[in-house]
Amino acid sequence: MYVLTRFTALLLLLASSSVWALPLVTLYKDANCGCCQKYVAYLREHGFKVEAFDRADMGRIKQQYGVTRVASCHTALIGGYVVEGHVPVTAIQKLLQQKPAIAGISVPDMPTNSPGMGEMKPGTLTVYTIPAAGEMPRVFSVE
Ligand SMILES: [Cu+2]
Repeated sequence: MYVLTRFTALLLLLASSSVWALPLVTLYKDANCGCCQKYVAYLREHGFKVEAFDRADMGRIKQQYGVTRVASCHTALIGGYVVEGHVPVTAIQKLLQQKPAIAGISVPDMPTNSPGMGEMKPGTLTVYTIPAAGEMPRVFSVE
């Protein structure tokens, strides 16, 4: 009985999302970026712990993380990947589960159908890979 109870408790623990620890998100943004702040809120609503830093040198950040050709407003670091712009959590989950050999993923610019920008319409938002030097961005997923 004791063993069974412990087992049940373990199952309950595993079923609660907090046990599947999502990686900490480090996010760089401009202090005056409203949609960046909305995106931070969106990530937190979906269980991510986000440390957001206001930076005045976002251009340098884009260069540092190789996202100048697929740049958006904010730049985030999640589980060893760069996640640029208003990327839906569904794509972030695919990235973290599939662990592809890429630098990261991006939703370039600020599309109005992306989280933190406006209303998402499933199947309409293209997420791109962050290209290595000399390569073109590829489609990572459509969310
Ligand atoms: Cu934005």
